[in-house]
Amino acid sequence: MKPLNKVIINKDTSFNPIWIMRQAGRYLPEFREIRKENPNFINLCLNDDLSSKITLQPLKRFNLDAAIIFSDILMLPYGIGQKVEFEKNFGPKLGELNLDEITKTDEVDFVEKIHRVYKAIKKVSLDTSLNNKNTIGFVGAPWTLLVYMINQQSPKKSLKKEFFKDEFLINRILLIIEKFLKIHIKNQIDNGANIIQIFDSWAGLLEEKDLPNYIYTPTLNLVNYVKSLNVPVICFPREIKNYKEFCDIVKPDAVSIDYNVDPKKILKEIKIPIQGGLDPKILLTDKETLKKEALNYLEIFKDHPYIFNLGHGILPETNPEMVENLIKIVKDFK
Ligand code: 1CP
Repeated sequence: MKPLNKVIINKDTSFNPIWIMRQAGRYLPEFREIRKENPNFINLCLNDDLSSKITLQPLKRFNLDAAIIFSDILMLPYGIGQKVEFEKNFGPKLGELNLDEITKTDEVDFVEKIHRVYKAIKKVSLDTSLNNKNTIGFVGAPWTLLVYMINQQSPKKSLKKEFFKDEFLINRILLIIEKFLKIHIKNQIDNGANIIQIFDSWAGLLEEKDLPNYIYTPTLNLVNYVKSLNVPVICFPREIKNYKEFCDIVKPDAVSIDYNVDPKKILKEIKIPIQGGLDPKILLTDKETLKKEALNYLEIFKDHPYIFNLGHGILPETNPEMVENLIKIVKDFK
């Protein structure tokens, strides 16, 4: 059995597998090398030779338990016909959302546009160095994708004032997103992904009254869909105020927590396997601080099925040596 499955399915507490959000990325010089030659980020994701190579880069360096495919949650709007670009020092920039255009897109058009992501997953999953490791496929949650598609840029900069103006339109778009997310998930699994993570990076933007419509219902539909394909599903509803309620309603196989979550409190509240939590900024400190902070999570979750990870993506300025240290701390525990 693969390491993450042991924890998620068998509830094994005898060890803690580790992988790192954004483990294939800008903190690695070997990634920056390839990125420099490939200024168009979408094209890089669609170059299956390079994207499979990038996926494997962190696994060549470190003793990680899972590969996560080098792609992006915004491949979905791209695949259904919205323009998506990544601008240096700005982030994602999306084109006007044209409902007629995206309603015209069918499954064949979508898969044709992004099939190289699936080809990359196939390549990665056939790599024998991954025999005892997981291959993680992923999607953005419907809410987070809706945010980018309507806002046309990161909501970090600001959420458009008129965001919720046309609720009918928003709900139509949500249904389209859900339909293509299922197609995207199925294709990732058919090509070798053996876990799915759903990233809801902007879950924390919503008020409580809006959670059922924008998060609980659409995410529950996806979670049930992944379960019907017999693959474990991890949800990361980042900065949601009530993880317990989320888990009670959506029932993912495991939940990934952000770094604002109190690990002791969540341990008491949540029965399902837990992943993550450590603040990525800790990797910018020193070896001793890292050890102390990582051991804190390991000790708290020592009798609970727990996958080690960060509370959000690794920061680009992280020294790879600190990642090496972290993995050693986790592997030496117990
Ligand atoms: O070199 C570069 O400038 C590209 C940086 C980069 C990378 C390495 C982007 C742009 N995406 C990725 C890859 C990526 N994105 C992965 C690959 C696998 C891995 O983890 O190693 C994954 C899982 C994602 C997921 C993703 N993309 C999320 C969810 C997780 C999170 O960070 O909250 C989100 C929100 C995105 C959108 C996105 N893509 C890229 C950036 C910089 C962003 C975030 C922009 C913002 O802050 O709104």
